[in-house]
Amino acid sequence: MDKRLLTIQDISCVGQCSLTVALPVISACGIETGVLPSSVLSNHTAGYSGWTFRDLTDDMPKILERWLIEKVDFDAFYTGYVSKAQIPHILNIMEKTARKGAIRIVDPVMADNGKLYAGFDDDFPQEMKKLCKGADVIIPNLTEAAFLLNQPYVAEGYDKAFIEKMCKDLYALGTKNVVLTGVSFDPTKLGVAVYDGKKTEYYFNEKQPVSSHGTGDLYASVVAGSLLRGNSLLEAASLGADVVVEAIKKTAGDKDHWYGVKFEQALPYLIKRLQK
Ligand code: PXL
Repeated sequence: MDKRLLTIQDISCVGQCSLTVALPVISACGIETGVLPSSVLSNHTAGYSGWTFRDLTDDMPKILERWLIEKVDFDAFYTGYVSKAQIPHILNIMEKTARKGAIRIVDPVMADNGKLYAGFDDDFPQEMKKLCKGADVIIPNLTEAAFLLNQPYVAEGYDKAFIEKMCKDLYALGTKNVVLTGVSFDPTKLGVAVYDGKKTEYYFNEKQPVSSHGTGDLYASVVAGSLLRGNSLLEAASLGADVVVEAIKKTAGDKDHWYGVKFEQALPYLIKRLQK
């Protein structure tokens, strides 16, 4: 039977993040993708002056009820931007609709650049830990990792020992693997640390001169798609980084495109890299 993934995150109608990225990217990886929208926003919350927000928590148990009747099940779950109240529903949905050996990929979307996103309370990271526990892979950025570990965010000047301790502490939350993003030991390089409970491996690219919205969602989507294709976690984590760089390069220089990256133009590159 072909692999089927369920991704649970918001629909930001415009702005190139969450489901409008995850669905096309994972589909491009050749993986059947179901969606459970956590909320619908007019646009994402990072850089626009305001947004509409429709919470879909109440739909979650009703959708599950239908899926159980229809015997809908999944080989993988990939969670992103969700609310505190949704976490128990999501845990229940994952438990009830998992095929044998199903994996859980958790992007603990909540923060960047040292700050929680608009609308997330200070106690949200504590709740997010419940999704991290029992995950196969968690994909925090450095800010999210700091919030999960209840430690101060350190933007730069850290060393390998600091990152490897962070990976170990994140692993101790109860996940099987950690992919920590936004790691940099050299001002010209940016990359990821991949920890499996035994060793930490790294993958770096040339640091791009701009930081862009939506790259975290693009990254996690590629990791999810690549993993389901049967690639190793280090391969998936490296491909994610390469695709993000490609999308940033396609976007560079277009000042009107401040809200996201042109990931669509990086899809041919992604597909080519998966055809090995
Ligand atoms: O890219 C993460 C993300 C997802 N969804 C919404 C967001 C953000 C980041 O700001 O606002 C609604």
